[in-house]
Amino acid sequence: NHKAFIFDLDGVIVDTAKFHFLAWRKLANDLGFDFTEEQNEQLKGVSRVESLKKILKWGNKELSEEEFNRQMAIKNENYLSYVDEMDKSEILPGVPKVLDYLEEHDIPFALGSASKNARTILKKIDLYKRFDAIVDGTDVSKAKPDPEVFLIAAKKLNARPENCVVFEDSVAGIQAANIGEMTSIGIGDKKVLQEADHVFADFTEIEIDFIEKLLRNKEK
Ligand code: G16
Ligand code: MG
Repeated sequence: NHKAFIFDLDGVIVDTAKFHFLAWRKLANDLGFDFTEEQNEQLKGVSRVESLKKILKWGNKELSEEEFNRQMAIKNENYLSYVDEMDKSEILPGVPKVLDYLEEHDIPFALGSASKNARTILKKIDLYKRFDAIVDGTDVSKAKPDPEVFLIAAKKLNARPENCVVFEDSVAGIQAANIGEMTSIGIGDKKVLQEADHVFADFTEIEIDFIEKLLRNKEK
């Protein structure tokens, strides 16, 4: 009946969104069009396949299945060239303080990400071994807002969903946490993440007091 914490990766622990943007934008440019940083917001938390579908729609392009897969592979290779340069200085401010606290108090925590590159990234930033469970894009069949990724994480942590707290930067991820009956903490803009139970601009705004309050809460 214990509490457990689940962290999204991109936009919560690291800002890999900027690398996804560069890599997707290069793909679009190579196909003869462009898209904006605002449009890029809509790609947050969205799987690789769904992202490319959206981008092609923006550029009014259609690709054969073979070419679609080829473009996806090129994008990923390009994205990984940025990931390859990452180290622990990329961990977003305020995150280590919370992870340290959870470890000191024996509170289990997991990763719940849509990315198929999550394990690679966690290794690069030296956090791989600290998570009690890792659930990523290679473990799920249904994308956020489906709660599958978080429900699997809860199970791996041996925690009831109602006792789980989820940190998420995407609308789809907040919805997934809510549908899963977990406590949802939005990281980002209050106006965008209005469905979340609590919202903070970033982890530096989260005080240990708040974490302790979450731990005392019986249920959501
Ligand atoms: C991340 C990003 C998305 C990305 C997705 C899939 O999710 O937010 O922009 O499209 O993973 O990534 P990959 O191409 O590496 O499999 P999350 O859930 O960590 O925010
Ligand atoms: Mg995210």
